[in-house]
Amino acid sequence: MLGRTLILRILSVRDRHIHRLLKLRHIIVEPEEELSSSFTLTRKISLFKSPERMEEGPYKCVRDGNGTVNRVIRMGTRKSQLARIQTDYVAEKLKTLYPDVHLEIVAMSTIGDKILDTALSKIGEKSLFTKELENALERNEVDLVVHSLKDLPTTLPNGFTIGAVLQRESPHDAVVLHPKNSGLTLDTLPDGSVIGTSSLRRAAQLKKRFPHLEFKDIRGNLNTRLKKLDEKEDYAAIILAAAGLKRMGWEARVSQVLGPEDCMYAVGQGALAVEVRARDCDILEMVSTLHHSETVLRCIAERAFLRRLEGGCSVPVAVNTEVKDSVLSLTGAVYSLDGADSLKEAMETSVDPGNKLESAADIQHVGVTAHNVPQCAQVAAEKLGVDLANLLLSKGAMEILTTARKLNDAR
Ligand code: DPM
Repeated sequence: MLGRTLILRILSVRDRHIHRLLKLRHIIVEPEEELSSSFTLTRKISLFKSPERMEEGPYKCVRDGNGTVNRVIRMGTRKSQLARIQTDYVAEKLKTLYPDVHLEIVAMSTIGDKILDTALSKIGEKSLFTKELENALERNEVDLVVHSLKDLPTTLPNGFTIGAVLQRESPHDAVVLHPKNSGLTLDTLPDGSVIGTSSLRRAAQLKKRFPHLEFKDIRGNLNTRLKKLDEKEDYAAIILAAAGLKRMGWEARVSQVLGPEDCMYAVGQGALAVEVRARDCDILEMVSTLHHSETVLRCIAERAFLRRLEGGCSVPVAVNTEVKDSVLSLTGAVYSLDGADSLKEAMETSVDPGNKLESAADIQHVGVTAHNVPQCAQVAAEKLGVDLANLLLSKGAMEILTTARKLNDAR
C-alpha cells in the first residue's frame, strides 16, 4: 500500500527527470486492491511498470481528486455524424450505469468512409468500415467500438467479440422523397421514377414489388445522401433505414415505412453493437449490462442465418424476426438481383428462459458474447437461423446467391 501511494505521488509530478530515474531503477508496483469503485482492474500490472504507461497504454488511466486511479475507457468511432451520435448514445448509457468511469471518444475515418464513389456492394465486404477500428482495438488505442450491428460481419476476426447488442430501434426501411414528390408513395410515383439505394437487398425486393420504378446506386453517409437527393434532380426518392434517420433526428423526412410485405430488412438492422477485445473481461463485463435480451436472440438467429448462407453485405438476403410469448420466429429470404427469383421460408423456436442451461464461459454465438442472456435460448436462436438457412439451401438458395454475386461483380 505504501509502495502504491508513493508511486502515485511520484507519478503526479510531471517531471521528466523523475520519470527517467524511475525507469532506470526498474521500479515496478503491482497494487492488489480495487482501484476504482465501479470495477476492478484485473490487468493492472503492466500499467505501473513504467510511468509513461500512464499515457501510452496498454490502458490509459487518470487520477481523480482523491488519488484514486481510474481506467479511462476509450470508445472508438467512425467520424460520420451517425457514428458519432450512436457512440454518444452508448456513452450516455455507460455514464448512467457507471458514473465513476472516465470515458473518452476517439473518432477515426475508415476506408469505407473515404471511398464514396463506388457502390457499397462493389467495394467488397463489410470489414471496410470496421477494420481500422479493430486495429485500434487490437493496439489498445481504444477499448470498445460502437457499430451498427448490420455492418459487422457474421464472423469476426479472432480476438474480438460483440460484448453488447442494444435494444433495437425500428429495423424497417423507409422512403425519403425528393421535396417535389411530397405526398406520393412508391406506388404512386410516376413511371420511370429513379429510386436511390446501393443495397442489393432493397433493390431486389422493390424492383419486383414496384416494377414501374428504376433503381440507381447512391453512396456516401446519410448527410451526403440527403444532400444528393434534395439538391439535384437525379433521384425521385431514396431508401434508408428508419433507425438511422431517427437517430439523426430526421424522422420528419420519412414519408413511408416499408413493412415486410414490401421490403424485409437486413440482418441486424436497427441494432447497435459494442465490439470489444474478447479477452478484456473488465470491459466485457461492463458493457454486458447494455445487452437487450430480445434483440440479442433475434440478432443471433438472423446472423446465424446469414452466416450459413455465406452472405455478406453484397448479397440480397433479408429477414424478419419476432419474439412473442417466448417463441422466436424468423422469416428469411434470398433474391436474384432483379427480384424475379426468390426463396422465402419461415420457422420458429421456443426461447423459454425457464430451462436454464449453465452459462459457459467464453461462449460466443455468431460473434456475440452474452453471459447474462440464457444460454439455452441463444443456442436455440442460433440453431433456428442455421435450420432456416439449410431449408433454403435445400431449395436452391446457393444458386440464386451465386448468380447474384457474379452479376453484381460484372456490373
Ligand atoms: C449495410 C447495407 C447498408 C448499410 C446493406 C443493406 C445500406 C447501403 C445502402 C450492410 N450497411 O441494408 O442491405 O443503402 O446503400 C448502414 C446504415 C445503417 C447502418 C444506413 C442505412 C443505419 C441503420 C442501422 C449502411 N449501416 O441502411 O440506411 O443502424 O441499422
